Amino acid sequence: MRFFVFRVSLYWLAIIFLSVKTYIASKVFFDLEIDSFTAELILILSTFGTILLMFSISLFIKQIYRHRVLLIIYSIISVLLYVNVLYYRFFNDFITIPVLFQSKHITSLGSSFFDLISIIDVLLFLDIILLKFIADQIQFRRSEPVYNKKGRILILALIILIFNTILAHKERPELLTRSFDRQLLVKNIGLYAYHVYDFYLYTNTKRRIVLADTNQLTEIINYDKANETKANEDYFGAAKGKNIIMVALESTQSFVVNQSINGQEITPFLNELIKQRGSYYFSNFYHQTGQGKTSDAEFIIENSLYGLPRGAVFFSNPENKYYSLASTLKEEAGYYSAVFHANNKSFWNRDVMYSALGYNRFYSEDDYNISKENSIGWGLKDEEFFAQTIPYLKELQQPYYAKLLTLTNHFPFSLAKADEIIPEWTSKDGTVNRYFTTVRYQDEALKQFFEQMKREGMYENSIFILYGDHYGISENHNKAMSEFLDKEITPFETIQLQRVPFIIHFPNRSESRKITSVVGQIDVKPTILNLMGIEENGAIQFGTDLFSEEKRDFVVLRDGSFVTNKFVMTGNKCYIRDTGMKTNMELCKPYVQKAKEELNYSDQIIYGDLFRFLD
Ligand code: GP9
Ligand code: MN
Repeated sequence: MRFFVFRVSLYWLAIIFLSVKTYIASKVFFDLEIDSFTAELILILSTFGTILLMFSISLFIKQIYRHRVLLIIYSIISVLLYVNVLYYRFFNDFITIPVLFQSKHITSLGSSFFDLISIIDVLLFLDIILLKFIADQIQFRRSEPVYNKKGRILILALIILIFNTILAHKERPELLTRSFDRQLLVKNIGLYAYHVYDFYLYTNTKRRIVLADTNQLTEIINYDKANETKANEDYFGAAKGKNIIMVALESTQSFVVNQSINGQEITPFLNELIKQRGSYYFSNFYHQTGQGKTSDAEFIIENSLYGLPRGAVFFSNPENKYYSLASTLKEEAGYYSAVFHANNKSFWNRDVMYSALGYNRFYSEDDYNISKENSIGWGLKDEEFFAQTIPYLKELQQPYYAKLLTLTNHFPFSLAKADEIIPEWTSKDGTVNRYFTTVRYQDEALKQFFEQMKREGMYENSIFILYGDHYGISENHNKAMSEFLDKEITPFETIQLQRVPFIIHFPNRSESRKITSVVGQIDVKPTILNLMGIEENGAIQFGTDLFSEEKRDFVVLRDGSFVTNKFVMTGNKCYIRDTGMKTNMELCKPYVQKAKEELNYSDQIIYGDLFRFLD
């Protein structure tokens, strides 16, 4: 039975529905910074144009299957849109194919899943039901005139897309060459065309390994040589033979250090540790991670190479040849190496990647006693994690390099009431409110860990390296952050918020220093090797020893933004570092090329697996 006679065909209805839905979703769920009429027009045209083109497939299908195919395409695209919405809520970024292949990673998001979905998401699927209902009503209609106009529709779609590309290119030159800027891509070519482009990039990456050749290395080796620095004699070998205890502080940013909330310190233990004898605190240390988050931080620190502009190198290139920190320590100084992390061992492809990086042992979820009582959020509570790690540490063959990855201070920052040391903050933003409480908890767990290490007599013979892996509070929370910091979060401030704590603590040194030079995760590997008294013979790396007197103040973030002692460059704007004031772009220009070059060389090494050509 038919209720209505539709004058408009299902084909056009589907296109209009999906275009409107995608457009609204892009505005509501993604932060695309659409700030001009042209930008608005580009988003509308790109969305409509790609949808028109995608649906034209159904025009070439036999009549009896048309509606079914149309509905299938419609549903697939709707799911793709929704997956992006969820992913964006979590990572403030769009999905790429390498990330999509991380099915285990996506399923492990389980505990965050319910915090990510929202009741209004239902609206993103109502249209499918409506469309299906309409399709059922008109399924007997004989022929719809639109199908006789295939050619014209295709041409229309192409004209719209070409016009869109011209406009987009005017708005944003270099758009398709700067693939690391996903937000700009989606803003200018639309979400769906972005995914096609991403697919192209992915296949290209696979191809690159095959095509790479040893000649590419020569240029990189020369670049690397020119950047070598001399080790500082006062520190070279300063921790020779010591056990290395590295602790990754999940999602911990520097803005919590030496800060209080309602008169209560957020990180009293870190604040205290920083002042202690033997502590070196780097107050302008930046994380340089991309989509690979925790794993990128690990990768950068292990190799002094950058992570990739898209996806996680842990996933895309675990088969490459690397000269990692773990393997260098093993070969040059007989160190045993182990990672401790109470999560699923395949998360971030760790089980595979750790062997590639030369670790002897990975203590994962299977090695810990995990119960409902001792877990929260993503898994084992930090206090329990440290307590259960100590006996394993005790058994390790010495000297060892042990890396401990914490977990409790991870989005959505959940904590049992009984574990709260300071109450949640009181802004309108629950994520930010909870963050302070979980950071405070992590700090306490760390304190207990140090105390236990001392009690067990394992403290004196060790050197401690603590680092924040990446941001915990994304730009989605600028409002609450600006309330907390009592200043506007400009793009300049956003870069400054990418600072994470970095502390090296020597139990046996007498000085304590706060080092303010501009440095980053890329510098950790060369620093540790020098502290261990290991000469790096010709290893290609992009960081330099933090203690070297020749150390340059320069740090490149994964999106191409950079910081020097005088300037900060981000979003193609140059700022004066001291004041945060915008200044003439010319002043930043000399570093732009260098930043690009570094990222590009590092990418070449990884994409081409170039280290396989080294002896
Ligand atoms: C998961 C933990 C968190 O094992 O490392 O990963 P993240 O989401 O922070 O990259
Ligand atoms: Mn992390």
